[in-house]
Amino acid sequence: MISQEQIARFDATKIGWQTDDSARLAAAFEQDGFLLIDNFATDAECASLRDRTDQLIDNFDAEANQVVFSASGQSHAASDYFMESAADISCFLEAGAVDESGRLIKPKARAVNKIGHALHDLDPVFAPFSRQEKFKHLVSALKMHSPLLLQSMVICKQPFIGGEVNSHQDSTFLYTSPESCIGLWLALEPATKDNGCMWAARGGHKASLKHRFHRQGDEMVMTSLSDEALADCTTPLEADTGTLVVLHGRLPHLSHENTSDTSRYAYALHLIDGACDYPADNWLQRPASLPLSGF
Ligand SMILES: O=C(O)CCC(=O)C(=O)O
Repeated sequence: MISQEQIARFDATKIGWQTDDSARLAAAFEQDGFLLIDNFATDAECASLRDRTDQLIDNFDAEANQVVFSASGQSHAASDYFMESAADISCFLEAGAVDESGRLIKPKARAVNKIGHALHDLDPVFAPFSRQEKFKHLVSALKMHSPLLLQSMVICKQPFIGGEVNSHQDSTFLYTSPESCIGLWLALEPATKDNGCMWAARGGHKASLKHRFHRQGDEMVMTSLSDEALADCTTPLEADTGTLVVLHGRLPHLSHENTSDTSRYAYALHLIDGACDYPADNWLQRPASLPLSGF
């Protein structure tokens, strides 16, 4: 069993991108399947992304769009709202925020589970933030040669109601051939064991991809690719405001529900390598009017 103390933590303010630091990042990523990089974003940047999130929630018409986000990806998957969020900024509600008829039973400000999936292209605050050189340097250090910004989300984990995210591998949902997905998960406020920080199966990215979530006609299906069980997520990835957690596309990770009285906003940006094949049956398909782009 590897102890917590041995987990490498990097400090973004001390990383030299054109130096051996890049090789050290790549080696830790290869070994663990994740990286923890403190101070990747400033407090001011995180505050501005949090404020923008609250504005988006405020502008959201929760009566017209009563779509609950399901971590298993099944119940909402067939909905046009979910598919169209690939090229939109859409709010998804917490299961506990609506009654059986889908009516909101919690204050809207506390009812949104997540916002996605094209903030990085469409939002005037999230888009410039997402295209900064520091992200480009980071994925280049991790040997992604033709990065494409595929998907972005704010995950709110609101106090008392923020739902769990089951253990999964991101390549299940954002598949390429060969696999290339990298997740960049930024803590916009402290993420602790109390308010539902992420947990990972350290080194679990070396196992196979267990599932693929894909279109089949008008349906979305989860196809099993391997009988191997996902490794247990026993490593907590606690993060201060501004800490970036980098996730290998095959790394099993999860987060528990938030039963505390503090929110846990995070911004997650997922990239793929444009040199890889992007299947036409992946859930996330962009219209010709909004093609994917890099930095
Ligand atoms: O923020 C969370 O709790 C889960 C996020 C996640 O699974 C991801 O970004 O891939």
